[in-house]
Amino acid sequence: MQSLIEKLEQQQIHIVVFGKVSTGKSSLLNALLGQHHFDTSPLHGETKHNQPLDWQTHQHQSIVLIDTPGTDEFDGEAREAMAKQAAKQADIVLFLLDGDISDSELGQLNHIASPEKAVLLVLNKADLYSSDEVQRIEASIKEKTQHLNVKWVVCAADPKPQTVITQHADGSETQTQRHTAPDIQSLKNHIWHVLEKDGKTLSALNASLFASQVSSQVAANIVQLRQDAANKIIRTHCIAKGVGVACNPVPVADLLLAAGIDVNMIRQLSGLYGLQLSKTDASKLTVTIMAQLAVLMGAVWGVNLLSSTLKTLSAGLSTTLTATAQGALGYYATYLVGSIAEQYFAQGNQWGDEGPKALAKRIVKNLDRQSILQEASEQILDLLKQKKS
Ligand SMILES: Nc1nc2c(ncn2[C@@H]2O[C@H](COP(=O)(O)OP(=O)(O)O)[C@@H](O)[C@H]2O)c(=O)[nH]1
Ligand SMILES: [Mg+2]
Repeated sequence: MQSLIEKLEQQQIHIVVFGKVSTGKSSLLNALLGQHHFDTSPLHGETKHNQPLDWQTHQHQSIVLIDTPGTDEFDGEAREAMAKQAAKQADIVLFLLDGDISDSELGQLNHIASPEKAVLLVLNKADLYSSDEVQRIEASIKEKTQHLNVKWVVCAADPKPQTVITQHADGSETQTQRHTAPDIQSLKNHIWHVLEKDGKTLSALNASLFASQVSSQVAANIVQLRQDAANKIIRTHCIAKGVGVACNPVPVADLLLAAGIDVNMIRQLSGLYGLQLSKTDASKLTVTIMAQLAVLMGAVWGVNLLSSTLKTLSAGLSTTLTATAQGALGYYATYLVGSIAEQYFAQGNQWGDEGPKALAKRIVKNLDRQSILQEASEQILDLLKQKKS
């Protein structure tokens, strides 16, 4: 976001090259610059990071050229992600090809192209093809990309030197290499045309598009992180409650009253959702939730639940069994309280239309009691065994 803001403030236009390794991305940028700035190599994978460079200004907008790693490198997943990210944030994407477009390139192009982005298909290394071949490639690419409405140009960023053979009067021959200048004029024309026409709108459009994508992504991440953190808080308090009850058994009916741990949990959960409840308020909320649970669980809370919990335990350790089962119930009670409180906070500290009773009912119904009790029993038994040994 920071780089996006800077880009807008400085009215930058970002031109990004994108494509397979060795299609000539770095060479093309060097040709546009008129100097050798970006490293090039006939070997695979010379460009390892996205590299920006200020090029020139155009109508007060500064144009930045961004080189990217190839999209098809061995072991280059991170590099490919880098390139895709750069293309996403770019105003103009130069999508480089050095032959007919492959299926994977077409897939990437589909991914990048959108009405807001100027994507230009560039067939580089034209010097390696005859004009007939270029026409054939051109026709094929046009057909495969007609649904995308992308423009395209042909160029040679770094044409091979030409071998010139001179025949002398005495019949001898000498060979010399003649440097060939890059052929990028039509590419340049196209870039200027896009900048003249849409430069400012393009960069503003892209920025807002990118920002909205980022902000919904951030929001989704926050929800997920919060849920994970809330779950951790709930589980920690559940196990504390479970072991506490197991070591110091209370009558089943009083389970809901051993509430100190729950109040503490609710305070931590409230902090997570940006509302620091005082101890008194947290106690009040705990009492409200427990009142719902007491009504709901009245029927199952007694002997039935205890005996069904006992059944989840494996044989042995008979003296510990009842204690563990009671601990598991304590664990479960705290789990319910935590889940209900979390939902309450997630709804902006409101019970919602359904009210506390219906909310509690829904959560009790949706949680898998048997598997929570099972897990609780196992954890508590483990801890009790550790304590004994
Ligand atoms: N024949 C020919 N070779 C080129 C052209 N452009 C680049 N190359 C060569 O292709 C190789 C890879 O170029 P490079 O710019 O490093 O590719 P990148 O991996 O896409 O950045 C280098 O040896 C360049 O000299 C071109 O237009 N014609
Ligand atoms: Mg490169």
